[in-house]
Amino acid sequence: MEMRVVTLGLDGAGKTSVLFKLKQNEFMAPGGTIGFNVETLEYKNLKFTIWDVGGQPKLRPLWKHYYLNTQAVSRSQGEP
Ligand SMILES: Nc1nc2c(ncn2[C@@H]2O[C@H](COP(=O)(O)OP(=O)(O)O)[C@@H](O)[C@H]2O)c(=O)[nH]1
Ligand SMILES: [Mg+2]
Repeated sequence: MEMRVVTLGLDGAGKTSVLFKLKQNEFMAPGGTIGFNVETLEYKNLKFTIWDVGGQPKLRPLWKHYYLNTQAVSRSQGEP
């Protein structure tokens, strides 16, 4: 089963860290995400396509375009 996930959160909340940790051993480029990262990973019989969208204020108006056809939204909040 294919699952499309979009992960959203303010810049620096930890979205890309979580994505790359799930992927494991992937090199994480320093600095914020420019645009988006997209990764696929499999768990049991699920194939996830995870869209990790940049959180800078200029990019936030683009978030709405990523919801279409997603099965899940992952929200990254960071630390208070
Ligand atoms: N203290 C702490 N720092 C974290 C955690 N997750 C990520 N970071 C750090 O927060 C910074 C921003 O993380 P990043 O994944 O780029 O955030 P993104 O902008 O949401 O993609 C990086 O320096 C990470 O090393 C966490 O759980 N705790
Ligand atoms: Mg990022």
